[in-house]
Amino acid sequence: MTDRDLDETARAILRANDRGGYTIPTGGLYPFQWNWDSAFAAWGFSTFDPGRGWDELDTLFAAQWVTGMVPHIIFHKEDAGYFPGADVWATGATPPSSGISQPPVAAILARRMHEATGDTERLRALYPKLLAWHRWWRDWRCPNGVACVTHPWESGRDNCPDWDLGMARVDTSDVGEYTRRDTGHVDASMRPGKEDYDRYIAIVQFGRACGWDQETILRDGPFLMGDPAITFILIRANRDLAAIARVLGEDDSSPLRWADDLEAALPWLWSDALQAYVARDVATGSFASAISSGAALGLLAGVENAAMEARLARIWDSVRYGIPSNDPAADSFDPRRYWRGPTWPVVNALIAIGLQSAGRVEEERRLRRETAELIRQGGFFEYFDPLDGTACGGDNFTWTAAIWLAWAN
Ligand code: 9YW
Repeated sequence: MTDRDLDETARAILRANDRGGYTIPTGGLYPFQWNWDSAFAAWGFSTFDPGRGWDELDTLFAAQWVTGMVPHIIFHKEDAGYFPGADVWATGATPPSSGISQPPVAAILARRMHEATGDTERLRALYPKLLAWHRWWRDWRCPNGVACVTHPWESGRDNCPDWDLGMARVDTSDVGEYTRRDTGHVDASMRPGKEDYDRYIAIVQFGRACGWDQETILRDGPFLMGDPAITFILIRANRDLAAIARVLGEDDSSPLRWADDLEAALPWLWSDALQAYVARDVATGSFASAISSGAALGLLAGVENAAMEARLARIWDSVRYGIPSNDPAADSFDPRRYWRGPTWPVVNALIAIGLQSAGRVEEERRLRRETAELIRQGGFFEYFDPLDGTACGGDNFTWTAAIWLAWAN
């Protein structure tokens, strides 16, 4: 297949996963609208159908809560093929949605879409919603200044070792019986384990029991960890939102201040032992034990740190393809198990935006080449083994097709 054939296939995947104004990540495994997947889908669509790209963001933000939160899953239509569905979350939201959020990449990608398509009116309609979402992050997810997550799913990097410490403290004694659906769609050895799933469900049950009251979740919830990836993403997203504000003739001071506050709080995530920004448990102050791809998003936020970059370079050089989600030298490294080692084209695309902004032309080119190689060899899979390039997880994956069109190709 030539790259032009792959372009065609990528466009066909986006079209096939389109459910009418929103795109599912992949048929079977993920049959609803996911938050950051949709932002990437919008970016992909914008390369050949800009109107459809903006529509994707519109349907996502149509599910925004009055609090400003934009949910991580929107259950537009019922589908028994996924667990936990809307009945388990029981948020009472319309349209039905989960009760947590996901990495706020929408402003970063909306800015790029606008730069490419010049569709200022679509951007203008979105702007107050983006601002309200970023304000929600500031108000409800930055108790220590940096961005925290109340559930590993909120990080978008579900079973990453970043969360092991916080997850170990989640009590699963009252979880009860349930049937997973994910392992019926893809190989169980590539998915999070049962102990992880019990904890994921226990955290959801806590949120449901308190009616998704954010004060209770922050104060008494079973899980709260500082996330370097979302902190870096949010710094960049706030700066991009400020740039959007200027394009629209709006006041840019709030997002600029939020970005500066996040940056000022970054030392809280610095691990002297690992010489990197890493995840940290709010309750105990303990740091994660390995460097994840979260640290590689530093340049996205304009954070340059020579010691951390030396560590990251060593990690990158120890694999063949892309940035691994976990350090191959760590005991927790598992090259095919979801976020415990594999490389994710979508994260590589975000890291590349950081490399571009920092003028690291050669590294950006290398990351693009390695990511494109994975897709050429393996197809549009969800993620890949960074050592031998084996394609893993779901096939015909929306965000892999999207980043092929918008970046890797
Ligand atoms: C789950 C849809 C989502 C992504 C997440 C990824 C996974 C859902 O799939 O989470 O049930 O585990 O971790 O980042 O948005 O692609």
